[in-house]
Amino acid sequence: HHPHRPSVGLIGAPFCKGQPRGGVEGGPDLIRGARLVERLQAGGCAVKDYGNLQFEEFADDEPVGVVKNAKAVGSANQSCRRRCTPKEGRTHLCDHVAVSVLSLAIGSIHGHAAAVGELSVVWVDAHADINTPMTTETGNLHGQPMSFLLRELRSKTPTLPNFSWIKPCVSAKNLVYIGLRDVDPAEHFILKLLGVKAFSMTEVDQLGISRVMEQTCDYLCDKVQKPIHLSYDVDAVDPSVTPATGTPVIGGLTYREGLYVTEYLCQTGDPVHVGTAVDLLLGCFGRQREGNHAPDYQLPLP
Ligand code: 4U7
Ligand code: MN
Ligand code: MN
Ligand code: MN
Repeated sequence: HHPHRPSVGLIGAPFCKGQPRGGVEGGPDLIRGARLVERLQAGGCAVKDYGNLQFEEFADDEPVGVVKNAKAVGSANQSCRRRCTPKEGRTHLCDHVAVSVLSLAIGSIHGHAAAVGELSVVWVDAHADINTPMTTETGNLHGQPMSFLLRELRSKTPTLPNFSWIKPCVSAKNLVYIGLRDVDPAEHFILKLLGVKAFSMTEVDQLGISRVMEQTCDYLCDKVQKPIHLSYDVDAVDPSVTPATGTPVIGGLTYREGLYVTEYLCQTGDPVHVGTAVDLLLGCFGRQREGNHAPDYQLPLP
């Protein structure tokens, strides 16, 4: 059937302190520069650009154990959550929200859950991003967001400065990973302990991406159909296609597999949120590679 063309809210999050490199913070404006808004509108979406979030600076953001920039990351995620949560009296920001983020998954998933209640998360990434502040080897918070979001890990995560607003709002059974190929030993232990569904690149090789997506949706839609929050890290796609990532890992999804994920989820009717580049965003919001049907089009006569 036809993918629907939703209303889309864009929220830019020019933030890079979840990891050690600069450059990330230019992402939202680069994506706008590639005429994302115009292209979504041309495809029939109603788009509202909420602009970029602004973040507080912290002069005294000392490491907590090995964990770096906790105050900045906690506060940035809180701003993101506020912007993603509908204001009183309004039910929805819009049908679908696109947030261009790398380390603000906590805030955007939290905000989305506040708006819709129980949700499923499809996490497309080379990495599981499920280290706790106790297991992290790098101290970078971009490797940890899922540990703060999962109800099952509540007792395993300490409260970092500016993290006290977070309430775990995702259940392990409602989480699916796609594209994993660089998982730390402690993260692997956690995935097995909680029985999290994961399609690593090995399963993508075995099953092919179409069966991976079918099984993902069967698994998540087993009981009641819940809204899906898609968290898409561009490093899931092979670095030969998306070299502009701080954490390239060879052996990733092809461009076609990467797009198939977004097209497929869009057809199910409920996806919603992405931290990634333009073609992937367009795919999330209804663009089909076979072409999109324009109902009012008239073939010009000679
Ligand atoms: B990304 C890592 F140790 N696991 O915790 C960590 F390998 O947002 C990588 O998915 C995290 O790119 C990658 O720092 C975070 C590392
Ligand atoms: Mn990653
Ligand atoms: Mn990252
Ligand atoms: Mn990631």
